[in-house]
Amino acid sequence: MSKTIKGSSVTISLVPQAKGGPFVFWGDLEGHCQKAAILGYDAVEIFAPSPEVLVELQLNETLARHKLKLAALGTGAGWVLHKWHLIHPDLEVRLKARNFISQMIDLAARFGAPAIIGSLQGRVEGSVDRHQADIWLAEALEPLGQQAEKLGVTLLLEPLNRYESNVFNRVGDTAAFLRKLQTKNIRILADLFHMNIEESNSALALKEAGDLIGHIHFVDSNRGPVGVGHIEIEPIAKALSDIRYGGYISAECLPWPDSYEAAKQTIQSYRRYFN
Ligand code: LER
Ligand code: MN
Repeated sequence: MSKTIKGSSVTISLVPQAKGGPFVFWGDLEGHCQKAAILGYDAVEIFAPSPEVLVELQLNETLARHKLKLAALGTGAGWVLHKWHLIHPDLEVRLKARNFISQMIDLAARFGAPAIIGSLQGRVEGSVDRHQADIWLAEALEPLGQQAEKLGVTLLLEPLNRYESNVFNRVGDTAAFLRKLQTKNIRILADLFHMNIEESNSALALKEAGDLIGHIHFVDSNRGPVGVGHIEIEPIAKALSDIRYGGYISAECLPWPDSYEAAKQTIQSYRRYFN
């Protein structure tokens, strides 16, 4: 195993409205933390409707009961449930998106975990052009990056494939944007499914981004669990070892043929390539 990797993680969505999305387990936090622990996962990554729901579910006690860490908290529910995003023409909506992320950072920090910005990056459309979008993104990401830094955690920005966003699609462009910011506390979430669509060479993209890579979504080319598609994982695993990647390998994939089997397939692939 690459000496620096933090461990394995599996996603749990607590947002039924995200149905059809790339999450391994759905609902029942307690039951799915138990299954993740039994399968040998080190951590879980949670996609929640709000920070309050996780407090009500006593996330702390649940993770402790199953000796699991929190790998990351997603913020995409801000988009799925409310259609908020960071480059919306209406300032009110941009501020709601920013506040949602800020609250998720506060909660994630209690577990030493990063918060993820994926869908809340929005889409450049209508009256908003790329130049204006970049200004609004920086306006949001600078304070959010600083807030996360004060709390001792990093913020993760996830490039998405072109069919989901036209803001950040590739690791290299995202790295270039982040390098221009004052805050140095935002890193990249590299999702292998998006990279398989957008990158000419995923392993090379990871190597070029180097220590900006802060989290990995471990998933195959068809968005199924690793092993059911055609992504060559070896070169990616080698690139992560070369850059001394120190985050989690987190399964964010479709529950094929069902959640349990997808989780089992993933932990077997994780052990094959990272143990
Ligand atoms: C979130 O991690 C992601 O990959 C998005 O495609 C979810 O829709
Ligand atoms: Mn992802």
